Amino acid sequence: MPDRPVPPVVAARRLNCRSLAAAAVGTAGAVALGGGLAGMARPASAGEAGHPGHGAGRRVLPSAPAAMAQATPVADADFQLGPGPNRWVEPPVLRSQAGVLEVALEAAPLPAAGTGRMAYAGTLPGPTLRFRPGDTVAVTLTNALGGDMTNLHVHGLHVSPEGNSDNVFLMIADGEQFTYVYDIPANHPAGTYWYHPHHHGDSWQQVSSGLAGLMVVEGGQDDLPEIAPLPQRLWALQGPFRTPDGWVHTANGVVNPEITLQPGQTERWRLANVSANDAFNLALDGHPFHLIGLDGNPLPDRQDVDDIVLGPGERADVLIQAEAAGTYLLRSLAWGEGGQRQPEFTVATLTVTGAAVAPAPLPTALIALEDLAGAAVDRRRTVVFQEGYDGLPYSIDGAAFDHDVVNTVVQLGDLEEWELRNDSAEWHPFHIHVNDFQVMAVDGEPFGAVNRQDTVALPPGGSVTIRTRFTDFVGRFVYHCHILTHEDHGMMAVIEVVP
Ligand SMILES: [Cu+2]
Repeated sequence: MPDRPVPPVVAARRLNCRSLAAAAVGTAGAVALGGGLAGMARPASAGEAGHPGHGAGRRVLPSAPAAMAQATPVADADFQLGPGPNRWVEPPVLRSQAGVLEVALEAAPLPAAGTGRMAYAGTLPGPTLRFRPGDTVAVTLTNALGGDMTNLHVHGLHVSPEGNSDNVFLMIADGEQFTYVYDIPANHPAGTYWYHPHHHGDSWQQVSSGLAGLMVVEGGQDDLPEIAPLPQRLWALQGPFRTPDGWVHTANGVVNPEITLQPGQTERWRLANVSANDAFNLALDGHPFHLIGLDGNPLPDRQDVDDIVLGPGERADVLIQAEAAGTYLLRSLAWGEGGQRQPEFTVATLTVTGAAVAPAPLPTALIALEDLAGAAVDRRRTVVFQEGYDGLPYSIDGAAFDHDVVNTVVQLGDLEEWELRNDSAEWHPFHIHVNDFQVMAVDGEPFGAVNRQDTVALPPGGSVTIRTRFTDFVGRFVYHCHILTHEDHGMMAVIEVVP
């Protein structure tokens, strides 16, 4: 695909990626959202295992890494969800019926001895929840983790942050049960979302141990004539997990699953990085990604790209059209610098074989969105992400997270413009709950894309300017870095929308 300018919307996902200069986005270098923590201790085994991206946590996994490196290999039953090694498998699907989805999720350790892994409903990742705008989703969470508190966050959903909805201030003690109820607005964007624990101080440990699952809001571009007939493949990308054979990343709990397509065959892939700290810098040998959605929102137009960087928490919906017969690797390319550097690894193997089929026509125009560039701004703010400020390892605007302090008060219905400044030498993926945003500028340069996202990478020493409208819901929620070790160590703040 020579001479094709990098679409701005893609630059949102590949800030500082290989083609950054072409994207006129500013800061050069490599994207890095991995888990390295400048100035903080890292488990020795991370370096020994050759995986610097794992990141140091307040605690390590229950199985001590040093012991693990010496241990006799364990029967790794956690990765045997599928019918056999390397077979493609997807988590069980739970679908709403007559407008209601009731789900029981038990968060519990997985049975394989010594791995410290955890899962919802016994599957790694947890079951996929599928529902539609206007539905009611009730999730009864049981904490069977055997010690720590936990809770549940529905990442990207535009739902109330109060009461028993997407309220991350709730804490569910070990042995307790709690029912969350999410009323999905009738105009909710259709797309790919995910759920995970959001218990401050334990988020990294619980998500990196496996507690995550996908959600799909159906409708919207599902009904476009070029998209409706396409088979879908859901990818919950996780890792790294420590195994007797070293660190591994998984797709739906499988290491390097094998996929088979016929030449010309078209599929729709929902790619979700549901890891705690690592980035997935995705590229499929010989195949462009035909990008149709980001972060649970449709794009206005299809955009064809060679690679997509998904920081932790980010999603991309793409179409894939199989090329000539052969074997192609889906890779996460080497990426990042310094403590955030990650090596290349294989995500999956695509085999194209069999009789060729006529390629389906790909859509061009998708679903138009309001361009917030033309909207009146009610208030402007600057939000600064810091490391080592005033003795704090991680902070926002000079303060570490305190669940009793409201850092930002916003008027319901206001449209605000925030300049998100990164005063550190590491990448920080900014994420805000409840309301999506449009990226307006990167390092002060106009961005030019009209799409919505709930997470955006802040380049080291740089800035991203966003616009967001605080609609529908009052209450307290949070914005934070989605590298969960950073969040757990204080890089999170409380916002309250008032009537
Ligand atoms: Cu961060």
